[in-house]
Amino acid sequence: MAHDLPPRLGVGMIGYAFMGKAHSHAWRTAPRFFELPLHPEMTVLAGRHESAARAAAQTLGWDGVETEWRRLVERDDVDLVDICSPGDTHAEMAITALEAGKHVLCEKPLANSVAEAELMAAAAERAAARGVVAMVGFTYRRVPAIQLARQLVADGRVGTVHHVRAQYLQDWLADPEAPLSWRLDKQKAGSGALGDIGAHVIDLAQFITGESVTGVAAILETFVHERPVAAEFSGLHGTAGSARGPVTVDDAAIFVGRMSGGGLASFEATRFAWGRKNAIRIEVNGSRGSVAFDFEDMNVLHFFDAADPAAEAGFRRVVVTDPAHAYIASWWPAGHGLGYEHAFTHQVVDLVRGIATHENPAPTFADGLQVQRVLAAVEDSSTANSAWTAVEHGQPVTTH
Ligand code: SOE
Repeated sequence: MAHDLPPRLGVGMIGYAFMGKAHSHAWRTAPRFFELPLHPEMTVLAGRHESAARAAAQTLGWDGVETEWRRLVERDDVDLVDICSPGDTHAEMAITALEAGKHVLCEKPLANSVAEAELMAAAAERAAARGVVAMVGFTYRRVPAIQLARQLVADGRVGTVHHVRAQYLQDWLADPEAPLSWRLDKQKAGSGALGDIGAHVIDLAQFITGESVTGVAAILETFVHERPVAAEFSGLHGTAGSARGPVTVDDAAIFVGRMSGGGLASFEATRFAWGRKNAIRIEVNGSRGSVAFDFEDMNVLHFFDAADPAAEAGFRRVVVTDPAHAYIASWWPAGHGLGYEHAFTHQVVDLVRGIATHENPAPTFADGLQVQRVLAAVEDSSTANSAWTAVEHGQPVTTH
């Protein structure tokens, strides 16, 4: 007997690049591994160029195509709009969708400015009164090892948080000849490494500790100020065919922060760390112990319990693949490991369940607004008038 499907949830996705590919995988996979109260239907993909959008829809498993995102939002067979397009489009798309009564999943960072994020959060609040759900895609929260880190802190096993040390290290722009993309254009991306990957570690620091960043002191740097204009971006700066264009965002951000519980935080976000591909490194040191995570070893969490009689043995290496760990029971037996794509599936699972129970899953647009406020504080702090104290120019150390 055919298995009766739960009520449908018509999904429309805007954009089909890297995030669109990852989200499509999640929409396809979630109902096949998790019991869902609604059945996501991959109804329509929106892309500006019809032939490319049709090819993407075919490859990624979407039933139909629209070349105007507004038509996707207006369709009666679309209940949820999944925004996977550059940051300068998020506010208009999300607000339009929410006001049309559609649930929204919006990629990170929420917006390109606090002003936009405030409008989005307000629209989400109004829509929530009508049972509409809005979520922002900080997917790394849904890595089982990150869930365990948060649980250990929440259970008091780390104690009072004294330090948060958070880095996001990549190297895909360390080659000065790597071509321009929308992520290097301030008008489209809002900022560079800061908003693109710094947003993730700000969210993770707040998620794991349950605290918020209350103040920062920052440095932003752009190492390479112009790059080749790749063929597909030849019109990026209105100079079709020109050999090179300007980089208008930061290449790296370093900042210290104060956590709401009084602890100190240090953050680093760079796409110039040769050899580091997607190294999200988070360590929390508390009065009773520490947790440490590296996404390049994403199935493992290191835990140091100062109260453990065997504490001299150092950190315990927890392989977070036991069915008792978050999400794992729906996947494989212990020790088989998950990958980058699984957190996107977990995001879909929690979103669909939240829609069915009328509970807005985190991270909400209000959570996204908080991250946006930290990003803005970092940018403000990094300006020339920030409280930067030069070190007295003592004699250079000579080494023989
Ligand atoms: C590029 O830096 C990027 O694709 C980010 O935009 C994603 O958010 C991150 O998860 C992987 O790297």
